[in-house]
Amino acid sequence: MAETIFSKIAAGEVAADILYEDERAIAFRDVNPQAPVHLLVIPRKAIPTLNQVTPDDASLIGHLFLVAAKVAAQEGIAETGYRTVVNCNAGAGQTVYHLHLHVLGGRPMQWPPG
Ligand code: D5M
Repeated sequence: MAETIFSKIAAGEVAADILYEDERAIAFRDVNPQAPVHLLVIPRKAIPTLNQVTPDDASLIGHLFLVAAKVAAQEGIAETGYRTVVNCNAGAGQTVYHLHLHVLGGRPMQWPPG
């Protein structure tokens, strides 16, 4: 598995503005925010894209969503609303090949997304 900036954050080798962490996941602020609140939730396990997720990861993927809801509530965007996004591969805009869930909120969201 190639190292990425997110695997380095997970290993504690690169600093991040961490809001939550446990043995399976970490949530931190995106350095290039696209909304007033823009968080990323990553698994500690290095999975490059959604395409490499296996049935063995089902509980982990569910956990990422539970963490997303927790940090959204912490940030005060749970009731007004927020969006979760997983970009898969370059055509969808993925730039970091370590699975991550974007959590965006604090402004009205448009649909469809760009
Ligand atoms: O999203 C990758 C996201 O990762 C993008 O919004 C910037 C963010 N990013 C990149 N490096 C960092 C660090 N070091 N800390 C926090 N956030 C970071 P993608 O879905 O791959 O386009």
